[in-house]
Parts: sequence; structure tokens; C-alpha cells
Amino acid sequence: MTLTDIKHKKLVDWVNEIAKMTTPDNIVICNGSQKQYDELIELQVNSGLCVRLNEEKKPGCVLFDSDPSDVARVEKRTFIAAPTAEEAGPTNNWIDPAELKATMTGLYTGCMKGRTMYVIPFSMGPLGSPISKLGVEITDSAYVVNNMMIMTRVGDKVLELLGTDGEFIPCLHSVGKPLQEGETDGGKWPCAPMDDKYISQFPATREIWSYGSGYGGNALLGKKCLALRIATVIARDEGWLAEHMLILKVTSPEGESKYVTAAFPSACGKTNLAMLIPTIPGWKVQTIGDDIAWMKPGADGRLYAINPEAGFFGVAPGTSAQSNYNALAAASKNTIFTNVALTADKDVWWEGIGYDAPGEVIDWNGNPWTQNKADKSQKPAAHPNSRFTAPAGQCPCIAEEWEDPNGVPVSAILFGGRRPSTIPLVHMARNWNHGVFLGSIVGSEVTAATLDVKAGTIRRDPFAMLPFCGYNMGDYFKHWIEVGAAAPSADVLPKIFYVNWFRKTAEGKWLWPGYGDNSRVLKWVFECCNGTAKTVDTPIGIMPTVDAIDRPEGVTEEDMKALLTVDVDGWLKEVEDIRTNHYPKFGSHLPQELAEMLDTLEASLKASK
Ligand code: GTP
Ligand code: SPV
Ligand code: MN
Repeated sequence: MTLTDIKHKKLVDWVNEIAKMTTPDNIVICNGSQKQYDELIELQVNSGLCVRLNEEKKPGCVLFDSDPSDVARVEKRTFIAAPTAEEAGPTNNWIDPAELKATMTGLYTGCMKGRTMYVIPFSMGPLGSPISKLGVEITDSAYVVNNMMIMTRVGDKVLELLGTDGEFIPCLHSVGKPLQEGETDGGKWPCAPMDDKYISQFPATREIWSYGSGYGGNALLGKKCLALRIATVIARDEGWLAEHMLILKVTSPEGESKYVTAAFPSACGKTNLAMLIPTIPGWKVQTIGDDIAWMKPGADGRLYAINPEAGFFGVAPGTSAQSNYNALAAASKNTIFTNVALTADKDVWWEGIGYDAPGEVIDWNGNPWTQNKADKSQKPAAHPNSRFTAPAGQCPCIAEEWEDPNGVPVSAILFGGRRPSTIPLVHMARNWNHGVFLGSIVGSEVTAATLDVKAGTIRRDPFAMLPFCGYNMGDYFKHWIEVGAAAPSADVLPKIFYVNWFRKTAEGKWLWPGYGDNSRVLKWVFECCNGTAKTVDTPIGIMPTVDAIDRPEGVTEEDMKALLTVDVDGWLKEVEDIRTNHYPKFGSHLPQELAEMLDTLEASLKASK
């Protein structure tokens, strides 16, 4: 198919307009076929941008190494170009849309010289579903095309759905590295210097302009840019929720199933929880999604969740047969690896894969690397934010209803983050608005998933949406309250929980083993939904009694007490921090309901002393 075969005038005009500005050598329309996928991989193998892995061990897999400067999302270079700074809110970077467009037009002018422009029609959500959204990404990166073909539904079918005048979200992307006459990438990952990178959302016109990065959420524009930043704006206008959440199905030994969503910040355990293998007999967990959930009220008032994605862009380090067998199995074939290490027999290796590096490997920078466990300062062979891009359908525990266009009814919503102290293993909100309060105060240690904020420091990451909300976060809190208020009754709404798998001892050891043992917490959540859980009322909310959750191996009763006791002084510090550093940022956009919740929390904590 060529551009002249496309019957959608607005789309053709837009492609022509972008081609005129960016001056690519040629234009390719992506039809989503395996043949096209293979040809693009072949092209990149031949030009040295990636290597094909061992066909017996990892059939259909390739490994890319990115530029060392282009390894994660860049929050400082991410912009919500709403008409006013106030609409973007205190947590987003804002540039006036006209000014930003002028700057970026300058960068885009001639930026695809020497390259091919790919036009990728894609659907977020099952093809043809009434709740799916269609997008078209223009990119000059074949890597982006291959990744988008795994992460979204791409191709002719989308063009058919678009017809002559269907609605689509235009997503423009360039790596920002034009080639001079006769110049090639020479096997090096193309991208632009940091100060030229822009990941821009224009919420009023629902456009995405991304320049200078080829990595993950910066470049696969269906994911964070469309399915979160732009979708939050659409969801606000239409009365639903676009969230940074996994979706799982948990089934009890009695055969009763419930659906649970969970919002944890980047690299804080969504993929792992979504695919966990329970350590408690008879329980089963299956996956609907691992990163993004769109939740809409159904006719019965319940919230129904769909996974808008078609693949997993998962964190590689720490993924082992022990910690996440299902993710490894999903990524065992037809997978794109980025920034992991390459073994001598052309397999992949990373820190926490479950076995030592087999002899000398090639690290993510392309250098020979031999594991030296005695050397604590040895740099990792795989980048901490190295990733696998795997088709969701290959996951052994994918739920059969994962592509149900109607979504699945949600019984429980979890919030969480990495908190070495203070936050207990689990507590339940008293009601919907209290749950919104808990979402609004989420804090977490920063991880390697964002490049320009120091990893390890704790920051507030409300709803795990800090880098992903397309409008004023204070108004987003309000929207959550309104979604609750619009429900026909409180009992159709999901129950809301706050979990923390990341408590540490004074010596810095994990207090809770996590992973499969998190099923023990899911069981308590399940019981709370049925009204059969053993609970105790505390100043911070409803908690399990110390014997309500079966202890995993190696966790003493003492540990369990530490995990489930309210640290009153720690929480008072938390309140103080929220009161002075967090809530004031939102000014008049902070819902009164949340300010009152904070007062109530403080009073209950003080009364309990
Ligand atoms: P994004 O894709 O960035 O949104 O991340 P994610 O939330 O899906 O995180 P993921 O499940 O990939 O986990 C990131 C890291 O956290 C991995 O290194 C995991 O091994 C580690 N992790 C996940 N679950 C647990 C847990 O229960 N306990 C501990 N200690 N670590 C965990
Ligand atoms: C995240 O950072 O939350 C991710 C990876 O899921 S990326 O797609 O790069 O945003
Ligand atoms: Mn994510």
C-alpha cells in the first residue's frame, strides 16, 4: 500500500504536510504484516543496529543497544503544552503551545533527510471496540515500527476502521538525526542531544510531537503519550479513568474470580504482580494487562477495565524463572530486547536473571564484560532500565478475556510504591474518597525508569501518574472523586487499598519476600471484597489482623508485626510532609475533600498516641 491508496483525506494531508517539513527519502505505510516486520528487522540486522539472537534458544528475537544517553523516559524534557500553564498544573512542564510548535518545527525541518518515513496506523484497545482509540504514528525509526507492531494493533485493519473521515490521534516522532548525503548510522542508535529532546503533548488539540529520543515511552507514542497523557484528558471529558495500572484476574480455590487493578510507579512491580504465581495453594492469578488500564463505568455502574496495549514493554533486570516465570516465557520468542547483555552463544543475560553470567558477555554498551561478584562497584552488564518487548498473547498466564472489548468488572484497586519504612504491607480505604486520598499521597523511591531524576530518592507520585497526567493533577484528583460520586451506589465501586512490598529492616534487607508471596495480600484483598476478611480499624484505615495473612517462609511473627503495625510517628511525619510540601502545590485545585481527609488522619493519629 502507498499513500495514494489511503482514502482518508485528513490523514493523507497530514502525512504530506509532515513529509514536506521533515523531507524523508521515502514514505512507507505500515500494514502490520509479519512480512513487513521481518523485512524491517532484516534491514536493521544488516545495518548493525541490532543482532539476531540464537534461533534455538530465542527464536525470532533480536537485541538492540541504545545510545548511552537514550535509555529511559526523560521527564524534564516532557511537556504538557496546554493553552495555559494552570491547565497543565504544578506537576507538569509547560510551554506555550504556539511557542513549542515553533521551536519543534525548527527541529523537525529536514530532520528525516536520508531516512524513511514510516506511517503506522494503530489501535489502542481491541480492533473495532467502541472503547478503543485509533492513532497514527509517523516515525523515522524502524525500531519504533517493530516495537509498535508488538505493543499495539497495527495495520490495514486500522485504515479500514478509519474509513474516509474517522477520528485518529496524530503522533509525530523523529529520532532527530538527519543523515547527510551518503552518511549512514554506522550501526549506532540515532538520537538527538538531551537539550533537543522534546516529548510534547498538546491536550487541547489532542496531538503528540516527540523529537530526539528513540527509547520506550519517549518514542512508542501509543503508550504513555496517547494511552495516558492524552487519554487522561479524553477520560476527564467523557467520565472515565485512564490509569498507569496493571489488570489481573484472581481466582480462589472455590473457583470465584475477581478483577484487580494496581497502580505502582514505573519499575515498582506492576508486571510482576500481574503475572505472579501464587505461593498459596489453590489460588490462581492471570493477566489482562501489565501497565495501562482504561476503566469506564458500565450500565450497572461498575467500572470495567480494558488493557489498551497488545504487548509488554517489561523491565528485564530482576526477571527470573523464580521471580516472574510468566514474563520470561512471554519473552522467550518473537521478542525485542533492548540494552541487556549478549552471551557468547547469542542469548541474553541480565542482573537477577537467576544464574551467573556464562563467561564473558557483551554488556549493553557493546564492551566485553566478565562477572566479578567480589567487586561491588562493578557496573551492571544490562542497563537497569533494559527492557523486553513481548507480545501479550505469548504470556502463559494471559486471561482468555484479555481482549474482551467490554472490559472486565473491577472489584479492587491497589496503590503502592517503594517505601522502605512507614507504609504498612497493606491497608484498605474506608470508602472511595478515602481511597482517592490514598492515591493522592502515594510516594516512592525513584527508579531507573526515568533518566533525569536521581534514582533512590523518595518523591510523591500521586496515583503513580506523576509523569503521565495530561492536565492539572489537582483537577485529576477532583475527577476521581466525581467518578465515585457518579456511581449509582457505593457498593458497585471497587474497594481501594494501599500496598507496600518494599519495607526494609534496619540492615537494609527486605522485610517481605514479595513476588509470588504477594498472593497472600491479594487473598486478603479478595476477602475484603467479600466481607469475610479479618480486619482491624486503625487511624490510617482498615488493616488485617496480624494473623489474617498467612506468613510466608522466613517471615517471623515479629516481622509480620512490623509490616502491619501503624508507625504513628512515621505517619505524622508523612502528614507533615504532605501538608507542607505536597498539597500546597495544587492551590485552589486541591479538592476540599482531600484537605479534610488529611486533617482527619492527623487527628486520628494524634488521638492514638
Ligand atoms: P514499568 O514497566 O516501568 O511501569 O514497571 P513495573 O511497575 O511493571 O515494574 P516491574 O514489575 O517490571 O518491576 C520492576 C522491578 O521491581 C524488577 O526489578 C522486579 O524484580 C522488582 N520487583 C517487582 N515486584 C517485587 C516485589 O514484590 N518485591 C521486590 N523486592 N521487588 C519486586
Ligand atoms: C514506565 O516508565 O512506566 C514504563 C516504561 O512503563 S516506558 O514505556 O518507557 O515509559
Ligand atoms: Mn509503566
